Amino acid sequence: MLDRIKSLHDEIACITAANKDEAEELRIKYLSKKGLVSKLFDEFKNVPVEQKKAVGAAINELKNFATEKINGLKEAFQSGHSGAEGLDLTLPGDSISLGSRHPLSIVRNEIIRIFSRLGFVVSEGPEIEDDWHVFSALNFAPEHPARDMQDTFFIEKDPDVLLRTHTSSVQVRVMEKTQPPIRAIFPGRVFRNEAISYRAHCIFHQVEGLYVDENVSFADLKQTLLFFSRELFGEKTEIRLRPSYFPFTEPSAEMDVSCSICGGKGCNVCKHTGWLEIMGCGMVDPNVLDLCGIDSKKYTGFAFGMGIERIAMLKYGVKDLRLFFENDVRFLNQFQSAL
Ligand code: 2NL
Repeated sequence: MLDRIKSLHDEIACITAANKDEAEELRIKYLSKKGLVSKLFDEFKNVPVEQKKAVGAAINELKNFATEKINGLKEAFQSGHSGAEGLDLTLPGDSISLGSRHPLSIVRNEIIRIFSRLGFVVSEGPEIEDDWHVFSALNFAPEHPARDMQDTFFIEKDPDVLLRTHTSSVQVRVMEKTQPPIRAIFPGRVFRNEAISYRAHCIFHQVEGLYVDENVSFADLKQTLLFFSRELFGEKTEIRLRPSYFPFTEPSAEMDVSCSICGGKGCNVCKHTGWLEIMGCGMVDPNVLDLCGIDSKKYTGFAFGMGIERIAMLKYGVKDLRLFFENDVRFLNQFQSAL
């Protein structure tokens, strides 16, 4: 008896059905009143007393197994996934939602494309830096406030391990290992310990640029930045330079472009000045060249730096910088670009 139960179990384990009707036939064959499993129950009364316990348990187990298996086959057809019935092959497919490039990437790529036409190559470097590459080699005084924990994220103190506050650190690395001519731009993420608001974030993106060679002049700087501004904001764009101060450039300047929204007449975005500040620049301080192993008697250079968020806000009329970091698809989907 136990052998017969076992072989019926093996048989049921292998059954399949091609449709609902075949599954019903299987139910009748095994589980109906006259089915093969039910017949075992009829024969149970003839089993010797000492075997009744084991045989009874085996028959019950077989019945549960067969019920589950056949119900499973039936359900597969009810949900309509296994058979062709209920499947409409003429329905249009599900649409695939297309991604779009992040606005900061679009603007960064545009900046890279413009400078690459002037012979600038792209250079990248580490986000985790040391004091030398972020501050000392760039002529920051030992007590300069930017070195303070309030402004800079330190990972370790003594020796200092910190998150770079500008991509100038990459320019130091390039100058340390290559002699002029150097013509490169440095895009990347930078970190400052700032309170987050509509106009500031503790992470933002920069592109800096560097040109070092014999006889590089302030006139070269002005002409390069004028070309860049007209490519980015349109050919009618004008620029102006205002005196400024950075530890690593001398002389230093802030550069404004004529407001591309009102054409310089004055509007809300330019606060009725007609001008928008977009970058800092200057002639590389001879101290910085010497600290990086470049002979400042032979070579001069210019450098500049801009925040990508600020330019993207001006270009697209974005009023709150935090939108660039929230990754809300309702915002991101509005930027479609091949770049
Ligand atoms: C700004 C101003 C600037 C530089 C960055 C630089 C780098 C080296 C030497 C000299 Cl290695 N200068 N970079 C120069 C002037 C301004 O950035 O407002 N950035 C958002």
